[in-house]
Amino acid sequence: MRFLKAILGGSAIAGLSAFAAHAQDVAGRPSEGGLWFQKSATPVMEQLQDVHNLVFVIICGIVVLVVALMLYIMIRFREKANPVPSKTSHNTMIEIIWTIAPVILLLIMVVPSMQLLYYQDRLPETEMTVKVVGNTWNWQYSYPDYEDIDEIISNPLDETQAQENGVPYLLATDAPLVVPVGTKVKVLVTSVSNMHSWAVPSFGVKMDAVPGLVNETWFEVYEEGTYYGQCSEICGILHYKMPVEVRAVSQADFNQWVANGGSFTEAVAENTTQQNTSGAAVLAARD
Ligand SMILES: [Cu+2]
Repeated sequence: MRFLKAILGGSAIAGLSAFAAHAQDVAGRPSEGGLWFQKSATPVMEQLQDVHNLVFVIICGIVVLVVALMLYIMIRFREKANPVPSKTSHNTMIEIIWTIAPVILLLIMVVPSMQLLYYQDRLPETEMTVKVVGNTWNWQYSYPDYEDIDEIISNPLDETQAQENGVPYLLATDAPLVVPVGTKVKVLVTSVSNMHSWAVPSFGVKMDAVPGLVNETWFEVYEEGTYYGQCSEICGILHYKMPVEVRAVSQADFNQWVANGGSFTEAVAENTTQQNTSGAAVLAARD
């Protein structure tokens, strides 16, 4: 018993301190050993975390209540203390309580859940559109609003390139999706091959890419930065090599990028589909 207590006490303390130490505070990427969500970067993710926190508190309360009731019953009504068992089979008041209380709890959870579901589903007043196509095995981005921007094929940097540039391997790509901050971006997601899912955790976005079907979602990034995600539908042998990289820049930088035909430098970069160039060259090209 003492041994069990030590293990439970020890792991609870270890768990709590690990949790405190590993709350994720860097936006856009997972932190080493991190728990909980990535820091939110969009209004959808902010609301998603609020709903999660509400539900989390409720389910923790339910767990504590049920465990306490079970312990009480196990001790109070154990065989030794009750040589003659009670023959009680009904208690109307208790039945009313255990019917109505869960209904109220479900209503408290369902209202914000449905509001969020509709909020993240689609937004009529989006300001620009990007199209995301899942290929076997990379992501392809296009900008229907900007004719001069060629389609972007986004492949992951290999391990050496990632190390050389201090960017996360299997998250960083040779050509990110570029969007302006503070803009409501409509995202059309589809696939030409098998099913994929375009997901960016800090955006609260995870949208299935299905051949023959165009799914719609949206996001609005608050701050400039690089945000990572991954294909989140097991799609086959190179599923792990379909990272998502979104680079959010100021509106002025975005306009410049559009004016340069999809490049941050004056010279229009080669479309960065080739994988064999060195990491520095690849990063220079995409900047
Ligand atoms: Cu995929």
